[in-house]
Amino acid sequence: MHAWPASEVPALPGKGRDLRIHDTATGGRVTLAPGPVARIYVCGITPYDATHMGHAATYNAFDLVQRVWLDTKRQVHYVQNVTDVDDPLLERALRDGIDWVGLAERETALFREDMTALRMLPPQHYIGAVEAIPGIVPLVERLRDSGAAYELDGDIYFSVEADPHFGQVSNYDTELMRHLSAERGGDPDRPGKKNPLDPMLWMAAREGEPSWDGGSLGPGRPGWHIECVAIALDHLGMGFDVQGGGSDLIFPHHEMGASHAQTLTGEFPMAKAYVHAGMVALDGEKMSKSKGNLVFVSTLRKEGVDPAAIRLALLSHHYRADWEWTDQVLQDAEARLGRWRAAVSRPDGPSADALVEEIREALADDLDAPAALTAVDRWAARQEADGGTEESAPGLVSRAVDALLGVAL
Ligand code: 5CA
Ligand code: ZN
Repeated sequence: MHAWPASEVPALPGKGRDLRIHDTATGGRVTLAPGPVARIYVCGITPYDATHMGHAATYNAFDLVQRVWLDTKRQVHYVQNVTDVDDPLLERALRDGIDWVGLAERETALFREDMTALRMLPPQHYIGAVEAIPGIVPLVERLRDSGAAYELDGDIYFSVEADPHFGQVSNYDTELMRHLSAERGGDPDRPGKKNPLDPMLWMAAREGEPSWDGGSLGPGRPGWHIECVAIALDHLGMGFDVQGGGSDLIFPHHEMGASHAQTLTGEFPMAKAYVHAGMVALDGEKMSKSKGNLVFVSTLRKEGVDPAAIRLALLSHHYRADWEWTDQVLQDAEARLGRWRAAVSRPDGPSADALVEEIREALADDLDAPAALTAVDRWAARQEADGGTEESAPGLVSRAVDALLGVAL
């Protein structure tokens, strides 16, 4: 699949700092010091009801990760999937009486437009589940042939007991795992499973549903977790720097994905940091497709809201926090954007060298975007109060805000 066009990232004087980021697996900070090429996998959308503010907030967090790395003069190898076949997508298409392929294409196109408008850097590899199937089948066969997977009425399940490190991404107890598995696409109550938590790797063809050639697995379609693992291993290999997504992916998705990859390769861990963004809510409840309490990026854009203001609204919350989308959040962001634009359009201002370092430090410190925004606010307020004499300062602020925060002033 093609991704979306990249906005230019201006180069800044000096050099950025290595990212210290919270890792879900260890529960602490890790300092990521990749080689010349940093590797990141971010779980993509299931293409319906795209792009809501929750999606946008999560992709904003991982866009910042890349901007920090680019500022350290590293290249970034970024991979993202599109879950363009899965139960919830098929259910939505059925509900609306539309073709699931058309639904996925339409929503993926909308997502690309929204990502472009928000200046999110595109992945180098943007891969659909359907196009990944030829790579998924041999992985499932390998897991089955090595005894790490088993068949149940034609479906193939992964045995969580095959991975000695199972449980070390989420660190959740069994009861919570079972509860979340039932809530998030698993089937813990299906009779005949070795362990109720075992996730499906390959689902045998069902009447009226799409299916593909699965070689020795028979016709069917892939499970959700193996989809991301096949794509990540194909394009990044083991031991990549960041596995990213929202906190609702910690279990089962990222737990199971890590176990699949670790069992397939015998290597540990799959990723150096498992990074999770908080959940955005609306009217007191997590914004979700199932509840339908959604605010869409495209709706705001159509209403004439500047994408830079949407981006500033996202940036005004720490990525790990759960927060609530309100009209006030957007109004505050629009007001801030206005102040910043006014500031950088003046002919001079106070030196911005220290500000660039403050933004760098804030982002390197577990992506503390709110602190970075406050630093820019302070510079703009000083300029308004005392003026300043540096002619290069407004331009430097504008470039730094663009390069590090993805906001075009
Ligand atoms: N296709 C899978 C991942 S492989 C999936 O979870 N798709 S999704 O469309 O449901 O979500 C896409 C991304 O947005 C995920 O990282 C998910 O954690 C995140 N996300 C979904 N809802 C919210 C929300 N309310 N707040 C923050 N992030 C969210
Ligand atoms: Zn995923």
